[in-house]
Formats: sequence, C-alpha cells, structure tokens
Amino acid sequence: MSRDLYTFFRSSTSYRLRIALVYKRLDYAPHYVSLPKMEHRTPSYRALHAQGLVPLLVDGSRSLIQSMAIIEYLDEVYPEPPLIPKDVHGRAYVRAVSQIIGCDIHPLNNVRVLKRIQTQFGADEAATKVWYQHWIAEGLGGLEAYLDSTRAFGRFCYGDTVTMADICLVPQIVNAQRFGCPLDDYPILNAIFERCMAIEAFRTTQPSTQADAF
Ligand SMILES: N[C@@H](CCC(=O)N[C@@H](CS)C(=O)NCC(=O)O)C(=O)O
Repeated sequence: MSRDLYTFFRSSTSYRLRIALVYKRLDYAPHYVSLPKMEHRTPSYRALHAQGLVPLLVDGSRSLIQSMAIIEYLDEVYPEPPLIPKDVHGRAYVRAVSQIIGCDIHPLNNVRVLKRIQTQFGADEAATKVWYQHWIAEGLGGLEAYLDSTRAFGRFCYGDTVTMADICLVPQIVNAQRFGCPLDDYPILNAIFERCMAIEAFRTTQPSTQADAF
C-alpha cells in the first residue's frame, strides 16, 4: 500500500508526522511543499488539501489532515509501538499536553499569523520575534508548570515511553530554538527533549535532515 506525506522541512506539524511514521516503522514517500514559495496555496495542492496547509498524509486510498488526528489514526490502524496510552486518564493527559502545544501555542506562531501581524499591523522582523517569543514563554511556561504539578512525566512527558505528547513537544522546541527563545526556565521539558533527541525517529526526521531543507 502506498503512503505519501506532504511536508515542509520547517513545519513543526509535518515534523510531528515524520516522527510518528518513523517511530512506527511505516515507510512513506515524501512530497515537498514549499511554504515560502506558497506551494500550499496552489489550486493543485488545494485539490488535495482543502485548507491549503501541511501536513497531508495519503494512506492508501485515505486522505488525512490535522496532525494530531492523523497520529491518533496511525495509532489505531498501526497500534505498535503505541503512541496513545491504554488507560483513560493517561489518554486524557497525553491529549491535554498535545493540545497545549497544538491548540494553544502553535496556532499563534504559525506562518500565516506572523505574516498577518506584519501586513495588518506593520510588525517588522524584530516585533515579530517579540510576538513569537512572548507566546512561547507563555505556552511553554504553562506546560512546564502543568507537567511539574501532575508529576505524570518520567523519562518522557507521560511515564517512560514515547507518546503523542513528546511528538508534539519536540518540534515546538526545535522551532523555539530557531527563533532564539530563551529556554532555560523549562528544565523538565529540556530533559524530555534531550531524551527524545537520542531516539532515531526524532533525530533522523528533524528539519535539518530533510531533502527540502535550505
Ligand atoms: N492544526 C494543523 C495545523 C497545520 C498548519 O497550520 N500547518 C502549517 C505549517 S506548521 C502551515 O501549513 N502553514 C501555512 C501557512 O500558515 O500559511 C495540524 O496540526 O495539522
């Protein structure tokens, strides 16, 4: 069965899927969609992804969008190794951590949002960076406090095995590093990040390794 991933090297949501696919040892053919060249907004790409965003996964005959929904899909269809806990409280916790990143941090710093504050409010490069760094500090600060308060983390966000939460965390940290965000205040997140980066699926799929990286 064919499996096609539409991806952009710097896209953190694409990176989430690259990690999940490699972690589950699922082969895929990458199709590179350049966000700077606006390839995601072309009619031909929009015919595949109505929203005009990456990532898009075509798994056999099924076309799938939204990275967290796709990770849950992959986990149901290809259960080993699991990325979602079996226990109901664990699942709620892993989804909560994932959604702090996927719903409360990432959308505020997405390319189209950064471009919009520039075109509508005249933010220059420096002001855009301040905006980005503000939402990272707010988001990762809250996430660090949440992990610290629940004490559900171990080597990874939930216990000692990789879950969807780690797959959301690592790309967000990589992006924050690229924007020069101070990250010293997040010792729990940093330790989990380092442990994840020692795992092949996280390391070999990072933006700098991708064929479309520049
Ligand atoms: N919630 C979506 C977000 C998808 C998304 O916004 N992707 C970004 C790249 S990380 C994108 O395509 N941005 C293009 C733009 O903002 O114009 C998901 O998790 O898949």
